[in-house]
Amino acid sequence: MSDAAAPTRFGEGPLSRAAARTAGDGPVDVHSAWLPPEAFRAVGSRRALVCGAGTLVGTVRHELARACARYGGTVAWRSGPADAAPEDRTGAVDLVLALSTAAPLPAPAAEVAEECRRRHGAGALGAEGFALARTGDVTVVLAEEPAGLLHGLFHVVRLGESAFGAGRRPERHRPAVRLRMLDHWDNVDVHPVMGQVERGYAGGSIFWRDGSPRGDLTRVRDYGRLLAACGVNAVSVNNVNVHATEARLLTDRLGDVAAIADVLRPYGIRVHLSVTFAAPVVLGGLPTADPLDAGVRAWWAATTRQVYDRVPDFGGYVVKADSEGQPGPFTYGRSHADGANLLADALAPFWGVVHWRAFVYDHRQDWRDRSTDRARAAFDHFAPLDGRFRPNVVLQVKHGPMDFQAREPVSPVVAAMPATRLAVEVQVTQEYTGQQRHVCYLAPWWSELLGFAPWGDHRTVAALAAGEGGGLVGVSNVGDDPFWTGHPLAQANLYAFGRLAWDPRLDPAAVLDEWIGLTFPPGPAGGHDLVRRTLHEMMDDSWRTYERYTAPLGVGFMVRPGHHYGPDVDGYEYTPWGTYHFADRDGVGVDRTRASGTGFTGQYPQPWRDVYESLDRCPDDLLLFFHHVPYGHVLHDGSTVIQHIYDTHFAGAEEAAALRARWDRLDGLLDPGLHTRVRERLDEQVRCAEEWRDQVNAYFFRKSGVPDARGRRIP
Ligand code: GCW
Repeated sequence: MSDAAAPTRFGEGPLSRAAARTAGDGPVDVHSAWLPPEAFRAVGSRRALVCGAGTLVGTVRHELARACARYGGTVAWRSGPADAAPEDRTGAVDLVLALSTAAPLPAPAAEVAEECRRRHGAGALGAEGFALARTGDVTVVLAEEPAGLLHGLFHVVRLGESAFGAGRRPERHRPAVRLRMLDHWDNVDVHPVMGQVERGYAGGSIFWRDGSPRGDLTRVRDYGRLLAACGVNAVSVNNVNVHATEARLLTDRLGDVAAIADVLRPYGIRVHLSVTFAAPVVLGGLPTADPLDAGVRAWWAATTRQVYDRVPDFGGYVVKADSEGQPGPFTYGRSHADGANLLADALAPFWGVVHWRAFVYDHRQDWRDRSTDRARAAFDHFAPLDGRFRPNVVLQVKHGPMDFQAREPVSPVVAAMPATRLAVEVQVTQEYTGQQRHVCYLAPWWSELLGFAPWGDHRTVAALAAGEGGGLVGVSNVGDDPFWTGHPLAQANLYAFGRLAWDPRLDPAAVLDEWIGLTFPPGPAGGHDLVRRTLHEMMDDSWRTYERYTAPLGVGFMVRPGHHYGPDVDGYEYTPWGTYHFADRDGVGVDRTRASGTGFTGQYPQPWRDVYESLDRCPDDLLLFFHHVPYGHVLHDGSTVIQHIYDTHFAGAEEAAALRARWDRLDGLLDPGLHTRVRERLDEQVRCAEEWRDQVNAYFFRKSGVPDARGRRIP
């Protein structure tokens, strides 16, 4: 949605010198996020041995060397059999990171390799996995491929001293999901409405500035390092809305993409590119972009070959087609399978993939027409195409049927396409969850939807995304802001996205603690326990707090049109966007039942098609997504809908105020620049939460005429 200017920025206080840590070897004015030097204390004070060769092994050595220079450890390296055994020269070692192919392995690594083979068989670690074990006094990380060694190193960093504790049991780690990708909605040119980064709340782009690539890619390399350390392995470098300049990244500006790929490669991150479906016309001068036209097919094949000539490990294309004004196969009377397969065929010789987005709906619908339901659109378009996509097409499905709301059911598309590779897309950037002005830790939300079981059995959304060649994709929340994400606490969302993509079963609260532990090491001012406890208390439930003071019971979209910040209950009610709540004097909500509504509930398999259909069984937090109910409708907790609206909005705004009070306890214990930045944003969150409370409560009081049972003031 793109019809109004972004709100003005505020509170961009400079990062104080004290917080200005070196990120990588990078600029000193960038916050080090979850990789401050202190995170490397445990590995940096050990005697390490690295066995193996190649770019990523070089990165492991480089990381260790830097840590050891700071904390007094040593790093030896053995690239292959020809080298003398370095432990002979350096004496004993505490940490061995070895590729299983780097024979002959030093004794502790050989022992772990043997044990691993015995227990799990050959090839048990895969392209990115690793084993971690203690043998005697040595901690061993073993991997079959260099990327696994790098992930293993960062695992040891996360563990800190405990990686070296006696009695640690052997572990084997492999990512559950193969494609763990961040999509940047970054524009090369500053877009007149959307700016440098569409839905970006953290300053400019780390890749592009005012129509050009940023000359200095230090920041991009530091970003790659942060991503590798949380498990992400792919990045798409431009907006899915591909405008004129951005289209050319595929051809005459390909060098800009290659430069980014060069910088991210040492961290095991592949680069993908958003392309326009009209590229053969707008770049190639062809009269058509018809996917079945031979000339068009030849153009994509030749163009893609040139991409791989420049970027041999290029990941593939991301495409938003026939969506919100972007060109697509419908123009030529072709299907989305025809469109996606065209690009898939061009990419197949190079093992590339096309991420084809399922976000296709009518954004020019008539609000008077009650039969059209935007929630149905992705399923209606794509489910009939199951089985018709090439094996290297990944259908990228937004997690919900609408659009990244703070509460939505899981998209029924994920259960409807067993013969199609799927990637589930979540929004790390907080377009609808407070725009990085509000504290809103999203991992509990993602965890909930990844754990959703469409058939009520073991097949969760996470299992579907983890299926053969599937993926988890997040829209990045990063910009050129000194804290990376505008709101310093929003870094946790980026970190948690990577961790959950690696292992969706992780407990979001534990991931939060991990992030806090790495990002806020004990500082000179002390009070470390208070810092950790307070951050946890503030963030753990912050998504639900946000939900409480915004749109109730899953109804969604009560935001100001265009920029989507702050409340406007009727903002989208009479627009063409398909995002309505249908509140009147008697009730509120969207009837999506088969019995009397749009029939959307019928897109789910059992048990959910009946659970959502039933007014009694539908979970309260999605009630208004599926049903239009009177204000007096009684929820499962005994409260009425109208009283629930009042209660949650009063409570949510109070909780926002409590966040600020908690944060104030940390004054003097944290870097002043960081503390001030968060404090400014909390002021705004408190103000905005009150605005939400008052507008939503007043709106429903005026519609319904039902007073608050507790007699609180409603303006
Ligand atoms: O939610 C909408 C956003 C658009 C975005 C679109 C999409 C990139 O408001 O800004 O466009 O989703 O996901 O394609």
